[in-house]
Amino acid sequence: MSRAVLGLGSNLGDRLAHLRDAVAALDDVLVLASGVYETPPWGDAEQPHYLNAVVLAVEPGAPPRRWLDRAQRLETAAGRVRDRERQFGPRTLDVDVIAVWDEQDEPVISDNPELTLPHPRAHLRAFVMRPWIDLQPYGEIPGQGWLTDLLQAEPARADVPDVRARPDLTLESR
Ligand code: PH2
Ligand code: MG
Ligand code: MG
Repeated sequence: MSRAVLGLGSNLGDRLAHLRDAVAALDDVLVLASGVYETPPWGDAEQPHYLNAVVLAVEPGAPPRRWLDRAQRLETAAGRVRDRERQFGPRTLDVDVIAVWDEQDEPVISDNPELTLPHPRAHLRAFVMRPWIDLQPYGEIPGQGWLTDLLQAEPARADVPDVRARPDLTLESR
C-alpha cells in the first residue's frame, strides 16, 4: 500500500467548495480528512486568508509520481491559474504532496525538484502540521521529527495560535 499525506489550501473564490470538491474527487483513496482551519497567508502577505486541511490517502501500488499527478489534476479542475512571479501567491486550490510511504512501509525521501519528499517546508508550517496532528497524533515528518515536537518548536510554534479551527466547516459528507 502506498500512503500519502496531502495538504489542501484555498484562498480564492469559494474556498470551502474548492476543498470539498478535492476531497470528493479523492473518494476512491481517501482514508480521513482533517478539520478545516482558517490561516493567515504565509510567505506573501498581500492576499486573503486561506482555508487549509490535510488528508490521509492510500492506494495499492501507487508510485509517488501518481500522487503528484493526481494533485495537479485537482488543481487544474479548480481552475488554478499559475503566476510564475508569485511562488506563494493566492490560488483557488493548492494540493501539496506532503509525505509518502511506499509498499515496504518506508518513507519516500527524494530531492527531485518536481516532487521533493517530504515537502521541504512542511516542518515549518503550522497550517500543515496542525491539521495533520488531528489525524495522526503520533505522526512524523520523515527526516524532520514528530509533529508534536515540530509544532512546539519555532517557527511553527509562533503560528499555531493563528491557525484557527473552523468547526462550522466540514469536508466529508460520509
Ligand atoms: N500556501 C502557499 C503560500 N502561503 N499560506 C497559508 N496560510 N496556507 C497555504 O496553504 C499557503 C500559504 C503556497 O502553497
Ligand atoms: Mg502549498
Ligand atoms: Mg503547491
